[in-house]
Amino acid sequence: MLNEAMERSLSKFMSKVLRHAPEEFGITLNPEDGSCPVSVLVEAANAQPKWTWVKQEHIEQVVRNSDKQRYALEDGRIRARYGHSHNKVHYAPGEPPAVLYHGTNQRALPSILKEGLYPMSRQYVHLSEGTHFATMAGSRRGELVILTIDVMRAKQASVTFYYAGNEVWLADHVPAVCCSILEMKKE
Ligand code: HQG
Repeated sequence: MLNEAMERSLSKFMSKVLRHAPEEFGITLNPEDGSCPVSVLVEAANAQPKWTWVKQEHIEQVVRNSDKQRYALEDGRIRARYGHSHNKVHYAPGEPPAVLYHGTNQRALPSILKEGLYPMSRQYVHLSEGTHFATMAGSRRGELVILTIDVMRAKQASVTFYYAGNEVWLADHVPAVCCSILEMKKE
């Protein structure tokens, strides 16, 4: 068993490989879903001085305990479910609920209200069905702002939504007219 700190650290390593820089570890991810065999991820970990002892069971523990269900492990393959900066993973378009949420911060707000939501350094804008995920995302960079996204209005503006599972939705861009402020909190 990994302790909590080790689990978090291994999860960061897995994110680096599966979301951001697989080529740094000599890995090519499946271009469709961004997956690779778990055994390949274990080998890549073992090539790092910090992770020489990692076994598949440790990876499985991280997948199981991830608070935001960052990873999916199926048929011996593992992938990050969302958050990619490296490759544009394909998702099936889906039908979200009428309202979605996006967590951001005070500093980003003026520009978002002017030009809408852009993926910035990732491949997609990240949205959620509930405010819990949005709160976790938005709280990372200062004063939290939660935006509500009017899905009907976005669809009228030709926005396609993709489902990443676990209440997380993705989009290429969300126009400003679809975004309104739900809640602002001082930290
Ligand atoms: C902001 C993490 C200015 C956007 C999180 C966000 C989430 C703009 C930042 C997941 C903008 C991008 C994704 C615009 C968007 N002008 N700022 N036009 N459009 N932004 O990290 O959604 O823990 O790439 O509001 O918790 O924060 O790593 O995206 O603040 O779940 O699994 O630009 O990644 O999950 O930041 O986070 P990010 P995000 P993990």
